[in-house]
Amino acid sequence: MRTVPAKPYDFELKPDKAALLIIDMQRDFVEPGGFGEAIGNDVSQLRGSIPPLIALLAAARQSGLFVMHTREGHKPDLSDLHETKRVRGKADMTIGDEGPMGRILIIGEPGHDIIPELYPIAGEPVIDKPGKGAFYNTELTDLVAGHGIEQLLVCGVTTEVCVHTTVREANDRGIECLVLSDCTASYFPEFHETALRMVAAQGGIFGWVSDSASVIAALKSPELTEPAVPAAS
Ligand code: TIU
Repeated sequence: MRTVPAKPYDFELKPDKAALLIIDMQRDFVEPGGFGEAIGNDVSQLRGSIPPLIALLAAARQSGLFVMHTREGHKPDLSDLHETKRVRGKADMTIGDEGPMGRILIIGEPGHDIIPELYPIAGEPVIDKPGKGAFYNTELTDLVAGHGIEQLLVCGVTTEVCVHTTVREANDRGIECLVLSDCTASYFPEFHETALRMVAAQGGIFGWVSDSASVIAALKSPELTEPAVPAAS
C-alpha cells in the first residue's frame, strides 16, 4: 500500500492490484490535422498533458505497474460504428472519411494510432474501443478481471468525454479510479476543471483526483506492507 495525496482524501494505492490506463492519446485527437481539429477543436489545448504523461509512463514501467492503452476507432467497414455517431455534428469531415492522416478514426490508419511519445511497448495491451467508455464493446472487463485489477490510474483525453465516461463505467464495476489532473486534458479548459471537480465531489462520487508528481513519488517510495512497529524500550 502506498499513500497518494489526492482529493477528496488520500488514495491508498495498491500497486499489485492497480493499472495505469492511458485513454486515446491518438494522433487523430492531439495532432493538428486529425479528427479533433476536423470537428473544430483547438488541439494545442491537449498537448500540455504529454510531458507529464511521458514521466508518469516511465515511472510506471520502471516500477512494474501494469500499463494499458486505449484507442477510439472503428473497423474499416464501419460495422462497429453507430450511424448516429457517424453523422453527429454535421461536419464536412467525419469518421471514416479520408483526412490528412488517413481515414479518420479507422483502425490501422496513421491518425488512429497512439502518438510516438507514448507508444506502447511489448506487454502493454492496446484496447480498441468504438465508444467513449473503455468498457463498452471491448476486452477491458476481461483484462481487468484476468490481472486482478481493482484500481485504475486514469489519464488521457479528453477529460470530460472518454476519460469521464470510462471512470464512470469503472466506478459502477467496483473499480477505484484515480484521475491524474495534469495527465488529462480537454479542448475546453473549463470543462477539464469541472470534470475533475465532478469526480472528487460528494466525497469522491466517481473517484479521486491527484497529479503525476504525487503518483511518481508514491511509486518510488518504500512500500508499507504493515504498520510501523514502535521501537522496544
Ligand atoms: N477520446 C475522446 O475523448 N473522444 C472524443 O471524441 N473527445 C472529444 O472531446 N471530442
